[in-house]
Amino acid sequence: MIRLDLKNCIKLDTHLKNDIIRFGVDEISYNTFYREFINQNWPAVITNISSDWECSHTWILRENAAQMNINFAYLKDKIKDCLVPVTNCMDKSVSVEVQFYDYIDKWEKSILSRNSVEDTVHLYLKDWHLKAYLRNYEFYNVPKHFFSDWLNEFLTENHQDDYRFVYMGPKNTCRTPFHVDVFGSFSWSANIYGCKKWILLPPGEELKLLDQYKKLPCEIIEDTLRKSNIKYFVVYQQQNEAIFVPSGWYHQVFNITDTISVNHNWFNAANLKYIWNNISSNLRKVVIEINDFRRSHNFNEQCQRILHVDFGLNIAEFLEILCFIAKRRLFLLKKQGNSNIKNIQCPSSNMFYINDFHIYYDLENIDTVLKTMIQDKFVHSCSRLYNKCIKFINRINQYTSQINRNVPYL
Ligand SMILES: O=C(O)CCC(=O)C(=O)O
Ligand SMILES: [Fe+2]
Repeated sequence: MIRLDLKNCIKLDTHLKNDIIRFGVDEISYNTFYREFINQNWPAVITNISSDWECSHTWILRENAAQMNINFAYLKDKIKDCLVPVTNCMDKSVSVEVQFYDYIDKWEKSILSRNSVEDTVHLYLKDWHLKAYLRNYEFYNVPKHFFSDWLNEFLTENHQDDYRFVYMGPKNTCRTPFHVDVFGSFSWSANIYGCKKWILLPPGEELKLLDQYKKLPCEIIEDTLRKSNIKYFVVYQQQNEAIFVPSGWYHQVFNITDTISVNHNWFNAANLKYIWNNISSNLRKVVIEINDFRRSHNFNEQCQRILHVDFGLNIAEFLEILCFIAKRRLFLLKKQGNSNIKNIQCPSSNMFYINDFHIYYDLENIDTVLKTMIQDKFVHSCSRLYNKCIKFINRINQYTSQINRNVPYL
């Protein structure tokens, strides 16, 4: 049961907030995690996250208590050959597609002949939409702490490209360069196999790294961070652990050993405002860039098109997600009227039961952002977007105004 009740919640000691701490999956409730980490935009690690996932058993061969190997034969048997996206970590700009079996064979061979330089694999299999590719293969479950994921809830229901990924990569050679996640989303990443080193910077610290052209480096080294007085955290993420990466935290990830991980990018009521601010400031940049075409009849559409390509999400798409989530939450209130517990399907196909407070909380946050959106000059000038915002503000208010705020939510 997913119970959100932000008023009644165990408060964590503030000193814990100066560090990135670990919790056992059963040690921290959904409510506490939401309030103390998701809402406060602070990272955390959850241990024992994937012990009962199918992939933790079948993708890994446990030779004995101390030794484990990747079960390449099982992977090849279960997943038929297909093209997979890989990044050449020696030449960061190059992303190509290769056959999965070729990738797996090369990786296995390189492990067997680890000392020879020629066989070293520098290819990192990243951002692989395996869950979308094999819809019925339930190799993992979304942990309850990350249940509230509006992005993938929308995308999977609407059969669009999602933000659910699998990563596989050989040790030492593979890293993910210094970056912040797409459109300011949260991410969670669970290690099925191996160990990753994460370097994370609280939002704003990255500005100290800007060069004279206002560009950030692709790679960071701890020595430089220390010398430049930059606040940062290092997490060695072990197998069976998930890390929560909040919005706007730049990070760099390094595969200490061979690794396999599952990750999602997502947003929800907690970072909705942040995503909106990101979209609107990126839109401003687009508007300035193509200002010369201001008088062309489809200027607004052109801006949205460029925003979609550059940023990954434009205003119309963002609004569509908000309205979809609002509609679904309102439907739950209507359909399951008096019961305080509603059920909702999560993007990994499991069913979660959520309480009324969560639904009202989601709706209130959508309402707040819609009200901010209608103040925006661009939205104001585009009647289709503006009217849609107004329509949903009214629909949400019809419901929320009926709630007697003195009665505690269950
Ligand atoms: O595991 C990696 O190499 C990168 C993962 C990442 O950047 C993320 O989950 O946000
Ligand atoms: Fe990332």
